[in-house]
Amino acid sequence: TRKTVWIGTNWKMNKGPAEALAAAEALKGYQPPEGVKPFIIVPFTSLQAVADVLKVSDVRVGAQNMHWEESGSWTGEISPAMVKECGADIVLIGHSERRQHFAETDWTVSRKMAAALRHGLQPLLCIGESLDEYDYGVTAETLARQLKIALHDVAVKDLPNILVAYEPVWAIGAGGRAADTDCVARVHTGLRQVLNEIAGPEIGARVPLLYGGSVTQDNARSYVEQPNVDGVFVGRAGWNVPDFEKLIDRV
Ligand code: G2H
Repeated sequence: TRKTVWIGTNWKMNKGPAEALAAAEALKGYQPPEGVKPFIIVPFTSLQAVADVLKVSDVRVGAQNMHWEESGSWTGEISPAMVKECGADIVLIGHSERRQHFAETDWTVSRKMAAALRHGLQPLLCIGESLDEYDYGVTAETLARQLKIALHDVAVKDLPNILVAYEPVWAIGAGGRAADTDCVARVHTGLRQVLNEIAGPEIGARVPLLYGGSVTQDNARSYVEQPNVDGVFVGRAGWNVPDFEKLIDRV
């Protein structure tokens, strides 16, 4: 049987409530191929409306970020319970755009991972090396550090409930170029080893590892075919609903 394949799209700072609702209505009846688990990661202001529409669908819904504390004087932040109450299943933690532009660190990412699991949310942890780190040949060390700190306060038994996306910073967004499939396969094999070290091979094998960064309809399948690649995380190529469905159908 075919492995389970996670395919998600990160809407980033796109789609206010009206546009998001229309997209959710369009996605509601979508039936993914067997073994594929689609998800969308939506802006906070559209979260509740989208989650309501997709509650009885095959498409899971997630938030793009959250704070790690329960409540309090944190102006502009959203708590784990608020995300959960809106109906989200998933929460993105540590996307490189958050680390780069909003000063997120391995430490805040680590706090958020533990908080998400405490609240019954499935954290989607993003890790990835910068272009400098790639050029200096410290990709493996950088990813191992990010992963170990992020998972430091996560119980081993909870690891099968998380998702990890490898998103090399140089591969993301309009200025990026998609990583070679053999480079992704090599990196994912290294990540699997780190997970096995942390959790033992039985549980380590059960953590889905997704690739993200300039994934398109044309290249998505080539990643999913690699060993230790359990899905793809898509930005731009999934913002339009028919394109997202076509991408999934082509994997
Ligand atoms: C990486 C990815 C989705 P894109 O950020 O998280 O975006 O596919 O547009 O490079």
